[in-house]
Amino acid sequence: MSRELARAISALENGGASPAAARPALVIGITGPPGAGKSTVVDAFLGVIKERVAVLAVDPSSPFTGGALLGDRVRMTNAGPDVFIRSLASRGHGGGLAPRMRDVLSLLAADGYATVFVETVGVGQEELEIASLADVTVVVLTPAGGDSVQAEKAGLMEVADVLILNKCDLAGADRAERELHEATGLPVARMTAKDGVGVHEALAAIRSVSRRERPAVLEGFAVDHLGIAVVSLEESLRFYEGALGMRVTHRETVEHEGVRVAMLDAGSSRLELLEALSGESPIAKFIARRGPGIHHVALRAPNFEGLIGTLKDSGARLLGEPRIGAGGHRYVFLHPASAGGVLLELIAHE
Ligand SMILES: Nc1nc2c(ncn2[C@@H]2O[C@H](COP(=O)(O)OP(=O)(O)OP(=O)(O)O)[C@@H](O)[C@H]2O)c(=O)[nH]1
Ligand SMILES: [Mg+2]
Repeated sequence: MSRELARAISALENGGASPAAARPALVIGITGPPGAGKSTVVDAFLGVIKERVAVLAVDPSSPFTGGALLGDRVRMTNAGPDVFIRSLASRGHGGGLAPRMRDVLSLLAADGYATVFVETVGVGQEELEIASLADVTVVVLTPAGGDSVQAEKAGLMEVADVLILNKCDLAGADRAERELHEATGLPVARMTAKDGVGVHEALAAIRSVSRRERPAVLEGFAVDHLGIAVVSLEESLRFYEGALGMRVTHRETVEHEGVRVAMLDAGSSRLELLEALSGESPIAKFIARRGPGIHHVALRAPNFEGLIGTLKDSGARLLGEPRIGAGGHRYVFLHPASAGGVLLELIAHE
């Protein structure tokens, strides 16, 4: 199973094309100073997580892939045959680590991996980039004095969502826990990873702060219009305008979409009648396939730019990049496969 996946990742590292965007259910970034016990902590989690898990280790020391693979495999005693472990070189490949990591996450998601750990050594810029890809960023520290100072210097405390204080079998754990919590205000989970102590509690802490498990609820959506594909605008208007008595507020020819449209006022929303300009028009093709009828649902959406990014991350199928439409509003269409079977148009709500 994992051999094909490994090959696909290698192809990516050799400059292959990006796969379709997708996201595992939960991506957990694990970082912290060298030797803090990151790999041991991940290994402890592997013993209790039921879904398919992948572990990616970013290895700054090696320009080759697979460099630390063997070492981590050997140390990860809880890694059964179903756990996918892979090292990624952080240097020696163009394009930057974060875009490549995004692609690798897409491959893992497509292969059914629900939880992915990304381990990085907490010494540099790389961690900050990886943190932006993770749903939760965990910084592993120990009661040893220098740890938190080093983590602070590397900017890790700013990207952390949860701290794991590992090696709580060592002296000074109580004090370190108190100081860390006071200094950062972050939840601190105590572990002795090498003995499997505190595993469930730490995992619960991670899950409870996951950004993805508490998605932002946005205010300000509204149905802007319903699009109806018609064979003849004039004939349909005889019904909607003539017989029904609705008011036409706007007529327009949109060359780049291959349509002539008429907008009908429907209170806080509208109906948009669309007629094909030629046989090549998407509307002509739609009618040929399914007959005239409801063609799309258009929503005015708040935080348009942010939303487009979130949708891409979630693997939703956008039909091209946002464009400027009638009235100067930005809009984009989403494939029905992503939107419950309807072609969905999102319009920036200004
Ligand atoms: N005393 C004690 N030692 C631990 C504990 N967890 C891990 N270690 C030890 O700490 C050392 C480093 O552990 P790793 O898990 O390799 O640490 P790491 O942060 O992944 O290290 P790098 O990937 O090299 O940065 C090993 O010798 C572990 O056995 C713990 O809970 N208590
Ligand atoms: Mg490690």
